[in-house]
Order: sequence, then structure tokens, then C-alpha cells
Amino acid sequence: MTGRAQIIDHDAAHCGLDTRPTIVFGMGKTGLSCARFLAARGEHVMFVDTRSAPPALAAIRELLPAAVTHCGPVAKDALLGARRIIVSPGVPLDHPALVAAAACGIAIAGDVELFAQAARAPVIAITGSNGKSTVTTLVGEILAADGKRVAAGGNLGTPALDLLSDPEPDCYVLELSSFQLETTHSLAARVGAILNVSPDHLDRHKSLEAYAAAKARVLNDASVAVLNADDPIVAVLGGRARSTLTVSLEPDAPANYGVVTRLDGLWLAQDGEPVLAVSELGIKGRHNVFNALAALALTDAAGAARSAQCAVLKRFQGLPHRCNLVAEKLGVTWYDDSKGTNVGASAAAIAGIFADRQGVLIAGGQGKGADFAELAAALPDRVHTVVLIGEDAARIAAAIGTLAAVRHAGSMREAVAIAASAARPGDAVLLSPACASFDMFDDYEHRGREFVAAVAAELGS
Ligand code: UMA
Ligand code: ADP
Repeated sequence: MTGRAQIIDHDAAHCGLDTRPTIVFGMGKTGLSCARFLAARGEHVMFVDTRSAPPALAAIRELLPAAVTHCGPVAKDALLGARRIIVSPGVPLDHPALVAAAACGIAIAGDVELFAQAARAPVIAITGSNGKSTVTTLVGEILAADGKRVAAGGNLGTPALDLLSDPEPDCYVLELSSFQLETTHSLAARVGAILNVSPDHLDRHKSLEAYAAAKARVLNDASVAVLNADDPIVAVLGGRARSTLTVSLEPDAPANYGVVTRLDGLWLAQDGEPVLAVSELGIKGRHNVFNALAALALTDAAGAARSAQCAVLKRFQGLPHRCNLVAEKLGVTWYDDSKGTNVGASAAAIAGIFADRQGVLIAGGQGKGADFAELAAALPDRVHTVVLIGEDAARIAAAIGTLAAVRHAGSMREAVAIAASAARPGDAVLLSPACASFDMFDDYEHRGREFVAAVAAELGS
């Protein structure tokens, strides 16, 4: 197998040209963005995907009719003829074909690496276990309100390569996942943020240390780091950037961005100076106060005006499926937090929604190897009943033990019916699964839509 790579190397060396293809591994959104980018540069590209019918196959064939596409199991030696491999974030780097290619010295990178090499405008890069999409959206909207031409995307939805344009925008705002950072080497962000690190994707990264190390890469060569001073894993990572801004929700913490108490309540503050009343924020809950502070820090570092920051922080009501109020009937309020896809996110959502009332939690799905003890610890005095769905329901039930009443449901419709019968007037019902959705739904958005439809059917509205 090594021989195959060497023969092609020899041929290339002989004629002075490297004729080997770039192989793009993954034919989803990222693979398609790579196809567009590489096609525009006239590169010789091949595509592989382990799925029999990957989502972007037809679009890639239309764009590059002559390119070889392979769907289905990818053999160990399938990539050895590559000049380099561009791997999609959903493909684990321990796939045997990637391990074999790496052993032969073939370069492996992700789409964000291609982006980093091509982009000339400043990049604001945001990672963390939770809050990335909210903060990325806030930062993009604040900079746009400040008059900048902004392109925002990455893990948020629009692949990084699809943000490149000629002329370039004034700045890029990228949400980056641990999967994307793992395969990125050249990014030198103008501002890089790590919002928090709590266990997620441990099935893929194997350990919290490896997951945190992937996140920490966002700070490599960054000019300014924005860090969560309250998070012990994040707080120690600042040394990698040239300067650091810290964010904290602790009352007396010596952080650059925090909260101060005035006669009229809590305010967001910079170096102790009040900036905006927490009551004026469009997004609610303690975790969103943190997100607003992080957005202030990031956009201060990018030179935005206070007026633009405050206008957006007041008007932004949050993205769909993140602790959104979806119904209120018979004294019970129903919230959709389908984007709560790990334990840290759902613990934060539980603390926010059940701060001043009790109620019912609907959770469960694919646990991604998580430990559910922290979810269980968030329940007492807040959640009296948990309705569990999905693949890892039994593991979650075992962690909860007797901390709350546990009921099981086979569908979202049944889960909502059980929640409606368990809820008392004054209660909240929260869907925040602490799990991925793929065992029962297309994605978290599909799960959220099914929840909203089931609630509407149950309440007869
Ligand atoms: N897959 C295979 N075989 C392959 C390639 C992929 O089975 O050969 C599977 C993966 O295991 C994964 C799915 O297909 O379950 C999609 O993977 P992909 O890399 O093809 O995904 P894209 O469509 O390119 O979307 C990716 C991000 N997806 C992942 O990281 C899994 C999107 O983040 C991102 O918005 C998009 O690029 C643009 O940058 C989604 C996500 O779930 C929202 N991210 C994770 C998260 O937020 O927790 C990290
Ligand atoms: P991400 O893009 O990192 O998944 P989102 O902004 O989409 O983050 O929020 C996803 C969920 O994470 C929310 O619905 C909420 O439950 C939780 N969450 C949001 N911000 C935070 C935060 N700063 N700390 C902890 N949990 C959070």
C-alpha cells in the first residue's frame, strides 16, 4: 500500500508535476464547499464518503461531472494515491484509511485550514462546548450594525469556504467545532474565544483532555483571546494569545467583563463600568448573560461602537430551539431547547428555566459517551419528573436514580402527553435532551419541530 503512494510519487517527480488528486473525504455540506473551492482553482479532485448516498453527491457530480466519486465503505488503502486529503468534520481522524494515509506522510487537513490559508480579512473565531452559535450570531449582527461587511458561518451552518468572496468582507466571524479545529493549523485569528469546555463528543475525542486540546487550537497565533474566567479548563489557556480578555459571572471576580449590581438590578459591565441592564437583554437566563458579555468582549476587541452593541443585545431574541417559549396553557409554560445536545448545555438550560419554578424535563437520545451525573445533579428542587426518550434512556435513568420521577416514552408525541399529565399549574415543561438526536430524528431542528407540533396537538392549539 505504501508502495502505491510511492509509485505515484515517483511518476510525479519524473515529469516534474504532481498529478495526484486532492481527495475530499465527506460529501456533505463541507465536501460540497471544498468542491466549489477546488474546482475554481482547477484542481484534480476525487471524492469519497462512507455513506451509500451522501447528501451532496448529486450537487458534486453536477459541479464536477468528470470527478471520481466513491460512496460506501472506504478501504484502508483507498486514500494512498492522494496528494493531500481534505477531511470533513464528521469523519473521525482514526478512520483506518486516514491513519494509513498519515502513516505514508500524506497531508490531512480540514476545510477551515483551506479557508485560513486563503482568507486575508481578519477572522473572529469562536469555540466552546455551548453558546457558540448564539455568540457567533450576536458578534456578526453587532459588527454589521456597526457598519462592517461581515461574513459569518462555519459550524453555524455556512461552511467557511463558502464565505470567501472577492472582494473580501471586512471581517469573518467563524463558529468552530472541536472537529474543525483538530484539522486546522494556519488560523491566526484576530480574536479567538473559548466560551467553556464541558464534556461533549467524547465518543470521538476519547478524553476530555483531547477534546479541550482541540478547542484550545483556536488560540494558536491569535492576537486577542477571550476566555471564560469561571471555567477552570478554559481559564488556564490564555498564554497562547498575545493578549487576553476575561469574562466572568462571579460577582467579585477580577475579570475584564462581568456583572455589577445597581439599584435597578444587574448590569453587564466592562472593568466595573455598567454597559447595559441585564433586564434589557433580548436573550434570557444566566448562560445568556455570559453569552452577551462574551459578545461585548469580542466586538470590543474588533473595535465596535457601544451603540451597535447595545442595539443588537436588546433586539436579539435568540436562535430557534434554544430555550424558546413555545406555548403557555393551563398555567404551564413549554420551552424548546432541542439544541441542548450535551449535559453542560442542558444543565445550564435547567438552571435558567427552573430558576423560579419547578416542572418536567424531556431528555434523551444519543449520549455520545457522556456521564449523566451532572444532569442528575441539576434536577433536585427544579425538576420533579423526567420523561426519557431515545437510545440512551436507560443510562440516563440510572444516573437520575431517585432524584426525580422517571417516565419512559417511545416517541416525542408520547413524551409530550406524559409531560402534560405530570405538569402542575405554575410548572414549566422543558425539552432539553442533553443528547444528539440522530437515533430518532434527522437533526436537532427536526426534533425541535416535532416537539412544537406535539405540544400544539396536545394542547389543542
Ligand atoms: N459521515 C459519514 N461518512 C462520511 C462523512 C460523514 O458517515 O464519509 C457522517 C458523519 O459522521 C456525520 C455526518 O455524516 O454524522 C455529517 O458529516 P459531515 O462532515 O459530512 O457534515 P457536513 O454536512 O459537512 O456539516 C459539517 C458539520 N457537521 C459535523 O461536524 C458533523 C456541521 O456542523 C457544520 O454546520 C457544517 O459542516 C458547516 O461547517 C453540524 C454539527 O452537528 C451543525 N456540528 C457538531 C456540533 O455542533 O456539535 C460538531
Ligand atoms: P452551540 O452552538 O455551542 O451548540 P448554542 O448557542 O446553539 O451553542 O446553544 C446551545 C444550547 O447550549 C442552548 O440551547 C443552551 O441550552 C446551552 N447554552 C447556550 N449558551 C450557553 C453557555 N454560555 N453556557 C452553557 N450552556 C449554554
